Amino acid sequence: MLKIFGALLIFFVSFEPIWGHIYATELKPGNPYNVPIDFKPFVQIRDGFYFFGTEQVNWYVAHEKCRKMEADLVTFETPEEFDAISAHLKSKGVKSEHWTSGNDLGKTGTHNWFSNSQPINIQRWAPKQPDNAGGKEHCIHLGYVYKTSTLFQLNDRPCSDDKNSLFNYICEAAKPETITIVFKK
Ligand SMILES: [Ca+2]
Ligand SMILES: [Ca+2]
Repeated sequence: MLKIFGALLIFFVSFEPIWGHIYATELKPGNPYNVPIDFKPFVQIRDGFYFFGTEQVNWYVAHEKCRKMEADLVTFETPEEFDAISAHLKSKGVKSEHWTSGNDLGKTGTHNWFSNSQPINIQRWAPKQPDNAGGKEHCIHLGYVYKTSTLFQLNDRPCSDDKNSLFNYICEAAKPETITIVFKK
């Protein structure tokens, strides 16, 4: 179970005082009574859980920061997930660059998500990207890539050793495991 989401929900079926009564307990998977859960510092967007790191760091440091939270740099399995994150950033007035888990460090030209090794299939690249400019762009961020850009798109940039490639980052946590303990009279 993720430490960060070590949520243990206790739900009382009866609102009578518990003391003085004999109660049976029942364990239920998940959160069948929709007890509010605080996932801070992660925020839930659709069915994903994300942390938006505001420091400007290289890709490796961003990866480490996510791992320290028992999460990974974000992976966009679907265009809908990308669009939801873009909409979230837009709603906050954020236009800055953010690292994703995408890279072609294993094999130049083969872009995979680092967290699950799956190829990047979503069509959200900025025009003419990824271009591996200067032969040193191997890590993928989202941002307003060009001065004329009007939406978030993907682009490859140097993973490190580039003062113009220090970006914010997005961590994505696995779905929380929750268990509900129900006290019944
Ligand atoms: Ca994802
Ligand atoms: Ca590029």
